[in-house]
Amino acid sequence: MIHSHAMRRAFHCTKAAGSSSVGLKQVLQDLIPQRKHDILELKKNYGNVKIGDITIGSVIGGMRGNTSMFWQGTSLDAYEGIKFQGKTIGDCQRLLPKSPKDSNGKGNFLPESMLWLLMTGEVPSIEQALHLSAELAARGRQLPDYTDKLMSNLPSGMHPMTQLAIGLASMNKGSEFARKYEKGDIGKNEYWEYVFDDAINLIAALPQLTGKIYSNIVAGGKPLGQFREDCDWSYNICSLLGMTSEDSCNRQNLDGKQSEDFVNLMRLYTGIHVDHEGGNVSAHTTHLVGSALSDPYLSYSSGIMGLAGPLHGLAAQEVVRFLIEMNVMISSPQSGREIEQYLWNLLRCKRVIPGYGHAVLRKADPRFIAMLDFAKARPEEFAQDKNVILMEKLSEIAPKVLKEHGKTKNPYPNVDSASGILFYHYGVTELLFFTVIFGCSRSMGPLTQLVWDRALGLPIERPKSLDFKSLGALCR
Ligand code: HAX
Repeated sequence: MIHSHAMRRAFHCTKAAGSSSVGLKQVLQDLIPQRKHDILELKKNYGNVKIGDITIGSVIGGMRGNTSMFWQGTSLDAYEGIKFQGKTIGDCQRLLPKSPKDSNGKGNFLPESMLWLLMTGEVPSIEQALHLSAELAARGRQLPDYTDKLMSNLPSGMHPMTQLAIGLASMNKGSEFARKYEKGDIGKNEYWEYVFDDAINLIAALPQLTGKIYSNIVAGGKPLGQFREDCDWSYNICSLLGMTSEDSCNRQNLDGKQSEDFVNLMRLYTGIHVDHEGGNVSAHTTHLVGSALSDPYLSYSSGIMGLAGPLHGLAAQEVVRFLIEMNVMISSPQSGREIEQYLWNLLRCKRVIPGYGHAVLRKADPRFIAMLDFAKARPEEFAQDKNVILMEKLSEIAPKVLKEHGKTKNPYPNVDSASGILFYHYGVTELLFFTVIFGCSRSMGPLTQLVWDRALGLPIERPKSLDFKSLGALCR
């Protein structure tokens, strides 16, 4: 039996020691010793406590529900959905600092605030959030030369996710962690500092890298907008896509309100896609590769390869294609009967309904609801958009059909159901590109964990595998 007092001590949830510092690295410096102590205590006193049972079903079934990872930033409940350091999306929207440039204060929180929350467990002050925002902007001014050149010379037509993975992997050339490790002049206790610097540099580089990939796709590599050091991370993504009204490119001729809404959509999207517990493919891959002490660029570029799978992040592009195709085939996006028929035909052909189902969730994904609410709050903008109307109508009909079909454990919309179609509305119509925006956001969760993995000295991952013979022996 576990001694509850000792357990509470071991779990002593550390605050950022009331730190008033505005620098994220300094706050982590104060926090790490206590958490290191906590994890050592856990290992020493409770290392033999068993957690759950592993079944043959889960061993051959994608390790579903096998509790076997330490992950601090986010947790996922089948019914409550995602929590960021214990906070729901609604909590985050209330508590996390927003951009002071937001004209009416109704915009979404800055993803930089979310990054701070994930790293420290604390809601940052506005000064801390803006300090981090400025740090990202200063570090993200330009891509390294070699990455820029490499990206300019990629074959045309290469999938944007492959471009992203290549760009990130190439930045390993400038990895502080890899350089120090190779020189052999860092001890284990210092790993996290260099992993932290690489992680922040990587996140900072994503607006430029994303802009470069988009310009490769739509403009033969010609820049589409400008990087602004006095602006936040999401604004710079939008600006480099040529999607802000101040931009000379302003590709879609967005007016001031639309441009502000698009930036807020980007803040919302990139703020809530940061992480989804540790076991999802992109997060787990990053953590696994990092456990071999591969630097953050190599680790996250591997995670991006996983995000590019159609059962994971690529579903965003599939959903948009699916909605557009269905709208061509049905007489109205409001026609429930035709939508139902369309879905049944799809299921009879053994295809999946993209944007529905989830390995863990058993209700509509709160991130889907947050994106839907974004559209609902702007009826004048979206009232005439057939795809957005269909997206909403589908969320009423598809669960009924999937329930009747009887296979899917979670018949409700997932995260990818709404996001792509909202970007599409504002003019980002290159379907293959959507998952790159997902990749910008997803960097924050797994890279936070990577910093903590090294700070806590977690070892290389090496689960045990079984063959048919060993499984057979267990069945006797
Ligand atoms: N449409 C039709 N059938 C579905 C389905 C869907 N949307 N979702 C699940 N099923 C089927 C499965 O194919 C499986 O069939 P078989 O037994 O014949 O193999 C059965 O229902 C049971 O699957 P499950 O246990 O409910 O789902 P899994 O945990 O195996 O898979 C997936 C979860 C998300 C991969 C799955 O629901 C799916 O393929 N959805 C469509 C693709 C999609 O939207 N992916 C994005 C997921 C969110 C994400 O991670 N984004 O990054």
